[in-house]
Amino acid sequence: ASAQAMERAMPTGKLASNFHIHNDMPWALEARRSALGLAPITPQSAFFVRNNLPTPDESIIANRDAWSIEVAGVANTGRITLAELKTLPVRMEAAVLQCSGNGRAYFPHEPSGSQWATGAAGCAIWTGVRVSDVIEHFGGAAADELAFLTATGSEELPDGVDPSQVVVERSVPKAKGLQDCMLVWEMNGAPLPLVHGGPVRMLVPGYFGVNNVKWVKRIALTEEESGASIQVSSYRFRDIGESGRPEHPSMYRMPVKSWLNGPGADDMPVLKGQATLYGVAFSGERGIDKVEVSVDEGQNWQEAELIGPDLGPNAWRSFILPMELSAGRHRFVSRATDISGDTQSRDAIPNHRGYGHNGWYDHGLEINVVDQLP
Ligand code: MSS
Repeated sequence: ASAQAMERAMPTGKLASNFHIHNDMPWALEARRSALGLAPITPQSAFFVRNNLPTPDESIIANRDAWSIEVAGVANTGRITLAELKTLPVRMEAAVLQCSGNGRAYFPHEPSGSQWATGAAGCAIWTGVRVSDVIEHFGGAAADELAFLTATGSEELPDGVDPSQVVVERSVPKAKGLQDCMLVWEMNGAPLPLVHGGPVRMLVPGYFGVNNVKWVKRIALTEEESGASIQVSSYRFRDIGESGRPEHPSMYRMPVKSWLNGPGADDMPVLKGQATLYGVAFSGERGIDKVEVSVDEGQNWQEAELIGPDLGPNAWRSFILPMELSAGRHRFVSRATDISGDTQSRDAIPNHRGYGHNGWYDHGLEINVVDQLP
């Protein structure tokens, strides 16, 4: 797929050199460690892309304000356009988006799917309105039993395919939906790019990527979770060899995680002497308390310094650790602790689809330190 993708245009605003191209139809673009660096906010040019189906046609962003969303499960069901959404209280939220499969490449049982290492993640500032304000606008919930917030994407279904198999529709518990979920139309202060779900996408702060439905055409308070396979059987945390069932936990809150992005990532040699290690750390809905770094595979740990702005509990935090580097190959690992005291374990919990890897060992950064730069 990769050579073909290089020939095809990258999605608008993407810098090809920032990515590993896992797939082009539909897109699976992983940001390189060197592209993420220690920036608190990931620019559009380096923000990963994961689509289950081909991106909808560009015509859907021709007149963004006219984009209309159906609202159901409320007292007065109806439709709301983006222009009307903009008249509700506008909020901004910094949040990490991370694919459930980020880190899949490190699982020894070789789960199928895109072999994401670290870069199926990015942190952006999203502008939009709270779902709770939209629900209020339509007179509130239609009934107390409605237990989920369900969002539907608008990809066109291939002919003759059972819609339940391919429709991108996800449900999250209503409490989460009304607490901080948003319908967003800007990313980092610019109109939401088509490939990231423009004109309007769902933001579920602190939850794995799949819940953040792009190209939203419908939101609803529902009694049951969506019957789409992406909800019922996929994106479930299950033992190796088991098929996904509703009793397996859905990929919701992202646990504490960190990794180093440099220096020396992506095979760039580093000059010996004084250097600064850097990376990012986050924990869904919580924020980071501390990050430690080890130069000896976790026997001893040194506390890194958290730097830059704290953009809230759903954003990631940059960290640095100055150190003296001798020539040769080195491997460094990082381990984050969130404000509730959860710490990354050494290893991931094995699971069929290779989801949710946050083990510190596998995410280590190997670098090549040289006497002289070429
Ligand atoms: N949405 C829609 N509509 N479609 C699709 O495909 N995907 C998911 C989300 N949403 C989809 C949606 C996923 S899965 C992810 S990660 C995300 O999205 C991504 O995002 P971006 O913007 O980065 O591309 Mo995994 O868990």
